[in-house]
Amino acid sequence: MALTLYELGGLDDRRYSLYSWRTRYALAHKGLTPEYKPVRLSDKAAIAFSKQDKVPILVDGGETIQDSFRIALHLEKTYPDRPLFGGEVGQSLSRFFNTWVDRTIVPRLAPMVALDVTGIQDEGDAAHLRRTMEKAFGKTLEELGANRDKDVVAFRRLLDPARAQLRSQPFISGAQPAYADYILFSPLQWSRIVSPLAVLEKDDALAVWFERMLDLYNGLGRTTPARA
Ligand SMILES: N[C@@H](CCC(=O)N[C@@H](CS)C(=O)NCC(=O)O)C(=O)O
Repeated sequence: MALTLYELGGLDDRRYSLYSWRTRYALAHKGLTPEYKPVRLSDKAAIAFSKQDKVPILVDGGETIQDSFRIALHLEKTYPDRPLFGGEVGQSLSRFFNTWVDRTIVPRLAPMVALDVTGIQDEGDAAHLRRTMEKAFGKTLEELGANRDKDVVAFRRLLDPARAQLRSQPFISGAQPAYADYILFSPLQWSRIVSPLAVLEKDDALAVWFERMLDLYNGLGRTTPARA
């Protein structure tokens, strides 16, 4: 079946959509290769067919699915080989992990790097991002990132449960990577692409895991370069 993944494209064709990286890895995990369609953040006409305004969007034959977790569920059901979750319990715990990352990790990371994102966007997209972020956080992008040297230290502590997991196994999901790894990977990959901020210290076990994640699937994570 023909698969098309709509995701954000920035200047120099940087694929910087945070949630789309989860879907990219989920597809690679299943051995599926979609056609990638970059869209601008502010170009809602390009994704109007999906009847909502966010990416990633996966079109699989005649079906249109949006929201990265729903896409993962669709892939698991439609392409059951090479499981993403490891059964019902794994699926349920992955949903919990998805919520933890989206409600605890992403909102603490986004303010630190939001201003940097505008540097890889055209004027229209940068204005859109500024407007939506400043409304959501009630501060200017400049104010949000003003204390990031201190904020990043507290942010690293937030990741302790993931760090603990890696003491006894190479991946969050166990001996092999699975969807939980892709969930946590995605905000860190987003940060790597949009910002020069060193979110992880070099000797952090999570930094070692992150490099391992970048190497997966023939270096899929490295196909978009790090922000210099
Ligand atoms: N819960 C959704 C979140 C999707 C989302 O927020 N996507 C961002 C890009 S990474 C977006 O499209 N934002 C549109 C906008 O800000 O106008 C998912 O997991 O896919």
